[in-house]
Amino acid sequence: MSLLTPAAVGGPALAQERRLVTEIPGPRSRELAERRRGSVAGGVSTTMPVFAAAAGGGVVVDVDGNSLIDLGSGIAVTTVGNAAPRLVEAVSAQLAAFTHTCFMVTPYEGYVAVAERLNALTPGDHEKRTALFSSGAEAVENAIKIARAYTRKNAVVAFDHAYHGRTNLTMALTAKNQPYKSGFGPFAPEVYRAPLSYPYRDGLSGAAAAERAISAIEKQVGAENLAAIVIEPIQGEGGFIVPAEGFLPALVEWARANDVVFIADEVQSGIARTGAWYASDHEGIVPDLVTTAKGVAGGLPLSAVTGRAEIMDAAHAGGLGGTYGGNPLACAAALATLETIEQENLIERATAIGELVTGRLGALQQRDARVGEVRGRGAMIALELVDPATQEPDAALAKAVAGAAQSEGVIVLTCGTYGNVLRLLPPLSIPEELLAEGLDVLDRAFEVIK
Ligand code: PLZ
Repeated sequence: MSLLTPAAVGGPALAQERRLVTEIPGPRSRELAERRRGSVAGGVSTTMPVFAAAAGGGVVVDVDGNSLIDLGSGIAVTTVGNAAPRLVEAVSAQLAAFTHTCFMVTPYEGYVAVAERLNALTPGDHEKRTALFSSGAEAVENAIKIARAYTRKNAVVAFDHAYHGRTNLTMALTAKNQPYKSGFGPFAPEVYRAPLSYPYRDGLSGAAAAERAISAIEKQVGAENLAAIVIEPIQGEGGFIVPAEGFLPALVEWARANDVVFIADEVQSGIARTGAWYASDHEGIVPDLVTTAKGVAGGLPLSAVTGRAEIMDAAHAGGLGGTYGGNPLACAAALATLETIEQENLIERATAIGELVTGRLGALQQRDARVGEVRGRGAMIALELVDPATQEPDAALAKAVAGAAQSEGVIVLTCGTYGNVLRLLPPLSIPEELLAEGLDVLDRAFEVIK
């Protein structure tokens, strides 16, 4: 894997090193945490106890001067690196020109240019249209509005372990009660759940898992009532679950035969993260609608629904929109992000990162039976941690290892329905040595925690 200089992709010229100059959290972070306790709603929680001051390449520098290795990318957002140079330049120019007009009032070219780019990059070469929004949840909600308008049907199927957001409709689609849903109902009606393909836990082939899901859908919902199936091609929050080969194509085929819109939620898996523009590309599927967010704009809030022109155009004029959807700064950021991915060959780099990480974690699995499975694609790789005797999920171990790595200056996130998955989502701008050092720290955490 070639080393990229942070100047080419990563952002501010920060030393690309792990550097601990205080305990974690340091005194300034502790002071800010105290202010936060008195000012920020308690329902908003945080993985790391440190406050950020700067970030770029593969590091986040905190307010005490500690430099942390970033293996989280702000939950899969800063794919091109934090404050990536092209992005800073493009957004700064846009900032000086105009910050907002509202695309629904006086449109601007950036929005159209992003739509053109996403129409070209999403799977399939059919005629497409795009609508822009601000958050991933909003994109998913709009995809469902569009599917309902097109099919004139109501029901929606989501899957076990799914995560689609925190708004009312997307909470209904999201599977996990804690922390996402508990106490926040009632939820949107006409949402049904089907069993996923989870090879490590169900041992089913893709075909068998698809048959099980389709049978449940036909018996419990009925294609005649079903507007859409929404699924993450690789589940994110649910545990980086890669379905067995053939599962997704079988669902797409069934949906197409039954006038059901197939929506791929690629909010986390899209935009170069998995070593392809979209995770759907690995499966050879062409979704009817695709949702994009997170990595598309390097941290500025932008999301999109892209899909078949006849489906996208089914919503009446004025039926889609929002004050900030496709904000000009976010569009400038997206265009710069997509250019960076192409110019710096970041799709290939995601694949190379995947090989390096999978190799290292595979070796760890050989040594440590608590690593039940290493899975994922490209720079979206996870470890499922279990009791070696029973394969029961070990959430306490995931929490302990992540906590130990964090105290040693490495940002590692957990996920999974059972909370027992460690996930790695490094920025694609991370220098190779730094990534390797982050993995060394993780290795040591497994040695220390017995
Ligand atoms: N769809 C597949 O991964 C966001 C959530 C973090 P928003 N995932 C991170 C948290 O705890 O809130 C996500 C996703 C998939 C939709 C979303 C929602 O995207 O931009 O957070 O609304």
